[in-house]
Amino acid sequence: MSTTTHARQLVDEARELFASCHGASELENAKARYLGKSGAITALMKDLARLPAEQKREQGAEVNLAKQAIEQALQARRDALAEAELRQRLAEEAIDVTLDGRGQRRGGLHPVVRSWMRIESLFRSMGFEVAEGPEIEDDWTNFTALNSPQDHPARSMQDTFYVDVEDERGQPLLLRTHTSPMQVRHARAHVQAFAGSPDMPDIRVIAPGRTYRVDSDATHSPMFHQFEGLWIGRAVSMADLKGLYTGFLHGFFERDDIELRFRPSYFPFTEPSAEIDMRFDSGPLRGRWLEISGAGQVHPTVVRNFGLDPEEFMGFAFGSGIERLTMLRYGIGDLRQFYGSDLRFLEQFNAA
Ligand code: 2U9
Repeated sequence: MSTTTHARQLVDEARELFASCHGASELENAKARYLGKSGAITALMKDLARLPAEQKREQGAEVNLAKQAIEQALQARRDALAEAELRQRLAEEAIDVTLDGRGQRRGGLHPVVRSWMRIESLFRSMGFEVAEGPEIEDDWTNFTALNSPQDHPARSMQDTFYVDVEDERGQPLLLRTHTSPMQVRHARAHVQAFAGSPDMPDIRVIAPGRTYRVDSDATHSPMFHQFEGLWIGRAVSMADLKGLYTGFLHGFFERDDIELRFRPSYFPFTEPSAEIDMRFDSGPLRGRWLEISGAGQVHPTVVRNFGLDPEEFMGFAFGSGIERLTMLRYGIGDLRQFYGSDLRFLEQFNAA
């Protein structure tokens, strides 16, 4: 058979084969039979080399024509397959605009988040900054900087969630057990920013957020929310704390008939330390002392960890549970309601 006849036959054969292909990979395999390294057209090209110059030119032209025809047929089939696939997808993804809609429900804010926002806005209005920080902390910032001794129960596996990753001191990271580390970070950054300048403004910050403890029963959740406050300056006293916290409670509960009392207590990071109780003068809780916060004068060791001289700088810190405050504000009886995702409960806090 002459090269020319053979080349033309190959074109017919290729067209037929391409037409019978129904997928991209099948088509690429078919292409290889003609145009691939050991394809039929490639073989014809190689054979040309052995021919005398005259024949090489004539038959070469024929083989080239055949090659172009096969490439054209291939491209045409590729286009046809792509088009068919697109049509099929469009048909499958067609939207029936006459169907009923799924309906939409208005979302809302969780009651704890509502309290969190109220707390931030009240303290901002009293000149406080709001700190942020990581929920996975290092041991130094969560415990050591806060004067928590090495053998303190909070540092045990039973009380704290540890992470299987170590910090650069070789200590395992942990889920922060309180929001205090945010204040440690904020205070250190504040001191550094003013680097010993005599005009350093007071540190006045609150730190709200999620905290984690190995504790789960009717009145404890392994994740709960706290907010802590810190005010450090040259002449800040516990009397300022009482005024500040009273102002906060009036704003938070939107009432003025609230009385406060301080009871002696102990925390490693404050000395002296106190529990703050409050009492409403009316309503269903009237006359009952309710424990709502811990507080105290910041321990000299903690002040030193900020990079400040405790002989010159002092102040107070306090901490409250946001769930607890939220329960008192709305009269919620069971902590577990907050974490049940029951819309009948949650929707009550989102009335228009
Ligand atoms: C720094 C120094 C001191 C924060 C404080 C408390 C007392 C306290 C608890 C109340 C209920 C946490 O949510 S709770 O379980 N907190 O009693 N917290 S003083 O003291 C600090 C914080 C940061 C740098």
